[in-house]
Amino acid sequence: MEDSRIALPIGTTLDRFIKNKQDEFQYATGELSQLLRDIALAGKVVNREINKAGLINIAGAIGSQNIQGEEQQKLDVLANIRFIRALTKGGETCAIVSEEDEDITDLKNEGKYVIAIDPLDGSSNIDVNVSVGTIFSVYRRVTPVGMPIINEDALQKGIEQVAAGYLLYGSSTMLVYTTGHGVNGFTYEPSLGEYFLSHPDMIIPDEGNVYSINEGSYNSFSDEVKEYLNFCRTSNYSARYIGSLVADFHRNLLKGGIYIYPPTAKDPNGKLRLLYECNALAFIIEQAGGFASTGNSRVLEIQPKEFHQRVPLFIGSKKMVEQAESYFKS
Ligand code: AHM
Ligand code: MG
Repeated sequence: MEDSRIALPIGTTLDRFIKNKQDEFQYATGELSQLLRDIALAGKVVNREINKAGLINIAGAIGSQNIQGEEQQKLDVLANIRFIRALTKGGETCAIVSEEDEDITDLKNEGKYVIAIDPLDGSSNIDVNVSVGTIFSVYRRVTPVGMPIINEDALQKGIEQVAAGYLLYGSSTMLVYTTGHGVNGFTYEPSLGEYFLSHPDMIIPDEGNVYSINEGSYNSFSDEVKEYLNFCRTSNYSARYIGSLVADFHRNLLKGGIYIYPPTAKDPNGKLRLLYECNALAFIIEQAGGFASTGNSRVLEIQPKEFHQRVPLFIGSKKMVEQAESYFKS
């Protein structure tokens, strides 16, 4: 049968795009569409707070630590509140796992979807006016509606995601997401308060010449990682590391490249969290034609055991990730 879908032009508003995509699915009820709108709305609010960060006293550390012992930034806390509020009011989300909260939050409603979210990733960069992001994953709940939420509602493999995305608060603010039918990017126009389709059907180049890793930790990397880095250096790759995962990922998605957060002496499983950092980006990169690996295995197939589990991450252009993996397999 001929595909009757019409590609939407650049400049299409996010609302129209979501509605159009929903219409392509005969039995879609619109709940996932509404959830995406809720996230987009919270993203606008967080974007506004971030842009004010230099002007009012909300940047900087709040003085408390989150459950992983990391210093919480005021904006981390604010972003967490904004996203939880938007998702609670929306009613489609029944439970949330957030980087900022130790346990899963049961919203005690009839929502179908579970969200894993890092409300403000790279927040230590706010004080120095560097890009930050929000990362989210959407799963279907496994418990029947009406039953209390259990840990397994959130402890699902990445391949079970129904949608994933990120907001990048950079030189412009963007929302990039997938529902498993390709990746699309929308740029926010603040004076109109609208997101517009700016990057339709995003595809990562198969190969690139950028590697992104905190090379300052070189001495604590394994021999395999050191050997791969030597390969990058002798191949005359460019090193680009912002230290803000969403920004590093986004650049590599557009230009080609590999982002690596390997095991280190301090963090034997790497630093990044499977549930609300790695899985979302792994889903997006695969949808864009790239790949995400722990070095040995596909990120999307890992069975999570804990909400805040960490995994090593090698993500980006397919051939580059495969090349990196070959150092672990030999
Ligand atoms: P966060 O979730 O506490 O903000 O930490 C995640 C961030 C990523 O954005 C970034 O890629 C990484 O930590 C940088 O870590 P490092 O400073 O060790 O290179
Ligand atoms: Mg984070």
